[in-house]
Amino acid sequence: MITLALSKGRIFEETLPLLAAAGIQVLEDPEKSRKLILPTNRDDVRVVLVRATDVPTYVQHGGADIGVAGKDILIEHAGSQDGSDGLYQPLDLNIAKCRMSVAVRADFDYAAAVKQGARIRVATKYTSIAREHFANKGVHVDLIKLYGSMELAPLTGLADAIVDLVSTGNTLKANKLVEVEEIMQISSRLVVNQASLKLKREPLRAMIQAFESAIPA
Ligand code: PRT
Ligand code: MG
Repeated sequence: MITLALSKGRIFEETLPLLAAAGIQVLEDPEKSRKLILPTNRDDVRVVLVRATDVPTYVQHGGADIGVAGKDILIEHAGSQDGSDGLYQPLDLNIAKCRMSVAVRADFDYAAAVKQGARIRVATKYTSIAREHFANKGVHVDLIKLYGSMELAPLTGLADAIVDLVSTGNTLKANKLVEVEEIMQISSRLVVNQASLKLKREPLRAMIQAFESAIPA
């Protein structure tokens, strides 16, 4: 049995064509079903639904053999205490694309604050990425860890800036925030458990190859 870990929403949706290329069809719609383990048309493949942030943990510790996770999630996971030992990342799937950026309230002069060497209060879910980005720039920051709705932080005075994912930019615009710096481009990667790669070598290799053939341009 091969267990594939996916998160609901964009990753699940954008992984479906890759699964199709491997001859795999998920038999239930995660938006309708309450099941956390979804059967597929193949007796030897099942999908487990986990939070996006939990995908690397499941795969690393063998709760799943293979999974799909955003580069944002993988970098933060590697920066956490348990690191990424045992996680093999063979493919950039080029799906769920977006960028990690710094954004501020339209009336906050980010360039001037940086130039003056002011301490900037930055709210984010991505503390490892933010810490490294500002350290590399030599900008002093106080990081405020949040678990969601980062956009609210500058509007309420909790922070001067946020580090968050942006795709269309509509969320920033709706909250009168402006993107002032791109930190990195983000896409989702395939992650594979190292032990599974040895124990289930042939079926996993076939699956990885099929995924590779179907990566969108
Ligand atoms: O949403 P939930 O709390 O359940 O979990 P999650 O946010 O961890 O998962 P999900 O499914 O939202 O995101 C999974 C992965 O998709 C992320 O880890 C990214 O790698 C990738 N991805 C791609 C995105 C986006 N694009 C994206 N736009 N993840 C989140 N967003 C959010 C962003 O945080 C912001 O709030 O969408 C909003 C901005 O979108 P625009 O289009 O208005 O700019
Ligand atoms: Mg989300």
